[in-house]
Formats: sequence, structure tokens, C-alpha cells
Amino acid sequence: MIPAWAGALAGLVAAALSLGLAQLVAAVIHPEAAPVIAVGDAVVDLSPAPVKDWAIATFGENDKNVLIAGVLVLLALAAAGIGRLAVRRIGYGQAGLAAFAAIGVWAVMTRPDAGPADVLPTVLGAAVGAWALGRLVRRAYGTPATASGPARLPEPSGSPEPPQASDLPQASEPPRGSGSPRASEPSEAPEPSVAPGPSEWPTVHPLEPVFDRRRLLIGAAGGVVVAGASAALGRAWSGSQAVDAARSELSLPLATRPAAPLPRGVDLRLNGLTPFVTNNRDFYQVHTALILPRIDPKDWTLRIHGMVDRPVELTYADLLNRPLTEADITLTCVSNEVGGTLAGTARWLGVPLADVLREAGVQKDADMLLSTSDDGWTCGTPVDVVMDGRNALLAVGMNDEPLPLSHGFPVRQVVPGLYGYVSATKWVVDIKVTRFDRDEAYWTPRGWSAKGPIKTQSRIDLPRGSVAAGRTTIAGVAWAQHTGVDAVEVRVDGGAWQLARLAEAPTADTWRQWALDWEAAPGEHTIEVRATDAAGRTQTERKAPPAPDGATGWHTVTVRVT
Ligand SMILES: Nc1nc2c(c(=O)[nH]1)N[C@H]1C(S)=C(S)[C@@H](COP(=O)(O)O)O[C@H]1N2
Ligand SMILES: [Mo]
Repeated sequence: MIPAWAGALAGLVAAALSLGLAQLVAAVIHPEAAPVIAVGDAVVDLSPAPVKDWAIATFGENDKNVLIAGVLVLLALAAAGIGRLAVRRIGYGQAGLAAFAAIGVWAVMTRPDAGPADVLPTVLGAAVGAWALGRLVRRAYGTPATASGPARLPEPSGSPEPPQASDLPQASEPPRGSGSPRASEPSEAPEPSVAPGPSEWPTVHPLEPVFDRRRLLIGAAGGVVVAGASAALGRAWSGSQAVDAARSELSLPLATRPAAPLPRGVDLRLNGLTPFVTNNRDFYQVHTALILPRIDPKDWTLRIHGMVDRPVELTYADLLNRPLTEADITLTCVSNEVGGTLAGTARWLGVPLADVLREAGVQKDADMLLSTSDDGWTCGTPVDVVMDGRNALLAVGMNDEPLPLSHGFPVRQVVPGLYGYVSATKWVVDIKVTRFDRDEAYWTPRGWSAKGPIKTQSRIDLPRGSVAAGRTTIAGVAWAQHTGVDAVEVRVDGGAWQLARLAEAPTADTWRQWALDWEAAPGEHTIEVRATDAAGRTQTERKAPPAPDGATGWHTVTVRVT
């Protein structure tokens, strides 16, 4: 009998080979066509919004890795099960593989940018996996080693076809069984004069299938090596280095409308307080793509079409040849909880989107820009907001360097005052001018509001946890993009609201640091904060979750003073 672990091993190795090969083929034709990535992407798209929010909240920037690891663990379990079925009857194993290939093909074809060739990685991978599974199972079946040779069953090396289900021995029926055509051709495998097996198997009939551990392990080791090599080759091939190199060789032109140098007073420089400018390295990331789109700037184009008088197509060089604007803008995610960290400020460099739209000639009944990312994600932005004179940009630079790959290289949108999901399309390649009553962006059917102006928020960064008694500072940031923050108030233990001092802000489009000195007495204290925007509106106390259009409520922290 073949032990269960041997079947599981054969299944795992066959799966590894099939995924390794799929990865390699996908690297050559289209990275998103790799089945594991496509399944992961499909899971992202199909998960209900609360599940996604939970994943972002729980795993943060690691949410994608956790998802891929989960898909791989499930695949490994399934592969082991398929292998165990395969040693009982190879046809079961191959049917299991076919079912997985079908899931892979379905996932690949549901990707928005999928073409017919995208099924190739999965189909070729599955075919090789099925062949390898048959081959490994065959290796596992041997007869006890003899002086004249290790196994009675001939390898199928003479036949050009992968082994068929009927070619293979089945545990329940020895090869001589009536169902096996090969066994009924006595001439093909002449009866060897079988020497008695090792003494462990004295009672086994020589023609009964006997587990050949050594041959299985050798075959499995070979499979693992080939799987690893093709995955590594696929990685090397994916051209990622080419885009990284193109990015690091770029030098962006200077802005024709530069932002003034930041006043020193924007940053109170308190230890533990969020810095005014967020490093690109520390900037939060939110995107549905599992692998970052890698776009060579020389291949990038942006098409602007739909309800316009003159459709426009821009290259990266066209963009850099236009007048560039620099602007400090705080980006915020609608998924940010009260007190959360999904917000960041950068100095963006880009082409005013309104200029480009004016050239295209936006028709007067259009009210929505439906922008699409290279990975198929879509975003709906109100036309009037983009055209009202604010610094809505097709951004190419972030904090004095080309956009990092994870922040939308080579070009993304940035619109002050709107949550990222309705404005900040990364890897943007297409803008369709349309109407909110005709088109829907990615998050709308998933339970988020079609329009998402940023709600005023304030956050306490200091103190957190515990602090020594005596004079200390309560501090944080507050934002009300494009309106501006006019006041921040703090209260301790439900006492009177006290005005915090405000750091400078270069424009109304960024957050603002604030601070308040506090004589901290020993014990446990509750600190609350609320901001008032430049239009005189104070943040509501009413608690609302992020969905459908942004969280509300006052950030409250409890500190222990010792
Ligand atoms: N292509 C693409 N662009 C996208 C998204 C996305 O999922 N895909 N997410 C948006 C959301 S929800 C936010 S909050 C911002 C985040 O931008 P960042 O990752 O640069 O911080 O990007 C926006 N642009
Ligand atoms: Mo977001």
C-alpha cells in the first residue's frame, strides 16, 4: 500500500510545479494572469466591505501578504488531498486538479484587464501538474527492489503521451487487474524473474503494487527543484527591475508654479507627534491590487474621452512638457477610523487636471470623471470639484521624487478635500467624462457612497498610554482639507473645552498640528479633542463608522498618569 503521506507529497509537488510554471508563463505574458494572484484578486473583489475593513484594520499594510499566504495554505491542503486521491485512482487526482484549474481560469478571466491569452499560465500549469502527479504516483508504485532492477513497471518514457488514468496502477486493483489494458499485454512488460523482496515484505506477491519510497522521493526532489527554478526565473523575468531602473533614472522638471518653502512653524517638533510632512516610506498605502502595477513611463498613456468635445491622449513626455504645479496636500482614506492613521501629507508635483480637461472640452451635462487604474480599479470624481480652481493634479512627483511604485508610479490623481477612494486613482490610465447616473466606480456597489468629501477630523497623538505626573503636552493633528482648520479644542475628564495652540499650515489643503500644555495629576484621565473648520463647523460628537462615507465622532484617549 502507498502510505497517505506519499500521496500528499505527490500532490504537493505536482501543485508546486504547476504554480511555478504558471508563474513563469505569467511573468512572460501578463503578471496578473498568475493564478494565485488572480484568485487573491478575485477574493478581494468579492469580499464584502466589512471583511475588507477588518483585514485593513487587523493586518494593515500586510493584508495582501496575509491573503496570499491564506490562498497558498488552502491550495497546499487541497493539493495534499488531491495527491491522496490520486494514489487510489489517478483519475480522481486529475479531476481534482482540473477543478482547481477551472477555479484559476475563472479567477483570471474575471480580472478587468484579462485577455484570452491570460488563461495560458493556468492551463499550462495544470497540464504539467497533472502529468507530474501521474509520474510521481507511478514512481511511488514499484515492486520491491531486486538485483536486476528497481521496479517492474516501465516508465512511460517511450510514450510521447502523458500517462492516462488507465495506464496507471491503482491501489485497489493490482496492475494485472482486468481493468488495466497495459497489464493485459503480456508482451510489453515481459515477466522478469523476480527475486524475493527484502525480508520486510515476505508475504507480498511480487506483482502487487508496493510502495517505492526512494523513487518517489527522488522524483519529488526533482519536482521541487524544477518548481523553484521556474518560479525564480519568472520573478527575474517579470521586468520589475526595468521599471525600477526607469524610475530611478528619471529626473522630474522643476515646477512652473512651485509651492513656497514650508514655514518652520508647520512642525512643532514634539517627540511622538506626527511630523507635518510624511516620508514616502511612512506614507499609508491603500489599494486593491495584489501586485503593484509596473508601468514603464515610456509605455504610459492617459486617454481622456467620453463626454468631451475633443478626446485627448497624453504620454508621460507630454505631461512633463506641460506647466507643473507643486502643492502640499493631505490625503485621507475613507476607511480611517476616528483616531486612525490612514492619512498623510506630501508635497505633490503634477499637471493641473482642470487644464487638461479644458483642452478636451467637458460637455456641460457631464458631472463625473470615471478614472481607471492600470489594474482595473475605478474611481468617480465630481467634475465641479476638479474644475473649481483647487490643486487637483495628475501627479508625477511626491516629496521631491518620482511617485513610488506603491503610490501610483508613473501618474496618479490627487484632489484636495476628497477621500482617496473618490479622487486619488493610482496608476491612472483612463479618464472617462460621464455622469453619476450613468456610471459607477469600484466602491459604489460595495456599499460606499458615490461621493466622498473629507469630514473634519482631529487626532490625539500625545500622550498615549502612560505619562509621568507634572507638566506635559497633549498634541496631535487635525484636518479639514480645502476648508482649513480654524480651532482645536481639548477637554480632560469631561471638563471645560480648552483651545489648543495651532501650528502653521501652508494652505487649507493640509492637516494642522496642535498642542496644549497640561498639568497631569496622578490617576487615569480621559482626553477628548474636536476641531472646527474655517467655515465655523465643529466636528460632530455623533459616532459613525467609516462606511458609507467616513467616520465621525471625537477622538478620545485614556491615559494613566503616574
Ligand atoms: N489604482 C488604485 N488607486 C487607488 C486605490 C486603489 O485601490 N487602486 N485606492 C484609493 C484609496 S481608497 C486611497 S485612500 C488612496 C491611497 O493612496 P496611497 O496608497 O498613496 O496612500 O489611493 C486611492 N487610489
Ligand atoms: Mo481609501
